[in-house]
Amino acid sequence: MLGPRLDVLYNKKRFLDVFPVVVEELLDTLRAESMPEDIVEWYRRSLEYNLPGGKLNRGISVVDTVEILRGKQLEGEEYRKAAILGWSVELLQACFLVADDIMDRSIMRRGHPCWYHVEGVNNIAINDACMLESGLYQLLKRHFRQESYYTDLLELFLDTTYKTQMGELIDLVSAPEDRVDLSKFSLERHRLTIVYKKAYYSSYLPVALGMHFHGISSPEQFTLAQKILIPFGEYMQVQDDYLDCSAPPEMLGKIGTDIVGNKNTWVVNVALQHVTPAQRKILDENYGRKDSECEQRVKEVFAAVGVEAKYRAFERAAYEKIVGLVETIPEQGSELKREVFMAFLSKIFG
Ligand code: GPP
Ligand code: MG
Ligand code: MG
Ligand code: MG
Repeated sequence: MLGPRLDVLYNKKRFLDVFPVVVEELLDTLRAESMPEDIVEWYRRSLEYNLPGGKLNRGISVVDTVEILRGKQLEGEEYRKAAILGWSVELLQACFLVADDIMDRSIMRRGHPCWYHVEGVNNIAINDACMLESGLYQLLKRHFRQESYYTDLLELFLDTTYKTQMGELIDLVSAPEDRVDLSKFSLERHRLTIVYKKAYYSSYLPVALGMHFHGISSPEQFTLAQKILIPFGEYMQVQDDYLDCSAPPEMLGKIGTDIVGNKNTWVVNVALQHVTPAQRKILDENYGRKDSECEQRVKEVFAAVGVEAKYRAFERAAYEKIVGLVETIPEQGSELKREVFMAFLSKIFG
């Protein structure tokens, strides 16, 4: 038995060990169509640049879910198959991040230039994002076509993608580049945005995939998982919003764009609830402007209204709420296990 920290490292290492298999299988799909070698190499570079550099929490959570439900570690071919399902989520995530960075005009991702910012890539990144997504269906076809739950997997990926795109649409439409109107922001609209753009694909999808892999089929179990995981996914995006304007790029691996990008974030909404009229004027005049001095003034207002303490309080309350939901799962005799959720929570909170 390894300690918790070594467990995390071991789980990441064995997951990464499957990555070269994923790359070769995807490149084989191009070779099977007699694509020229430079095209195969372009896809390789996109996969290697955009897939493995993050924390891989979503992909690893697919495997963790299966292992917790089985009550044992997966070995050999079975591990590899579960890991490939995990890499399918990472392909979807990579597609979303490549596209999101273009739309958010971001510069850095995971400590490196965003893919569209890499010399020679530019708008080809749009097609690369599409191919990262399409690749996941090639993996599913190859490894899961014979399974009784193949259609469930396809539907789950397709529906989740559609929901995420709806969320991204609200996010973008709420942030016009030429018109800042903070009175249009609200926590209700923010909640809708983050449930759709983040929660379904980041927290529900990995666990639901693991449940299918394990053989759970009853709709009630999926509804129960969703009841816990949507609030958890909401928390994930509030954390993302908070870190965007407060954490240093060295820690974050990305440079926040929410303030200059006029985004309807948790932070600006909380600030708007607590500002004095003078502070509100500063926000009106400086939010959403492509100017680092304006951005700095906004950050000063965020600090003055005590956003950090409010975030810490939100985080504590979110944790307690989610643990309360997890505890609605019976300790004995349930197909789902509390530990599935607690294992995921421990990766994200704090
Ligand atoms: C996170 O938003 C949301 C996504 C990555 C989903 C994108 C969906 C698409 C359909 C493209 P964010 O902009 O706050 O993320 P980050 O801070 O990582 O840029
Ligand atoms: Mg973004
Ligand atoms: Mg975005
Ligand atoms: Mg963000």
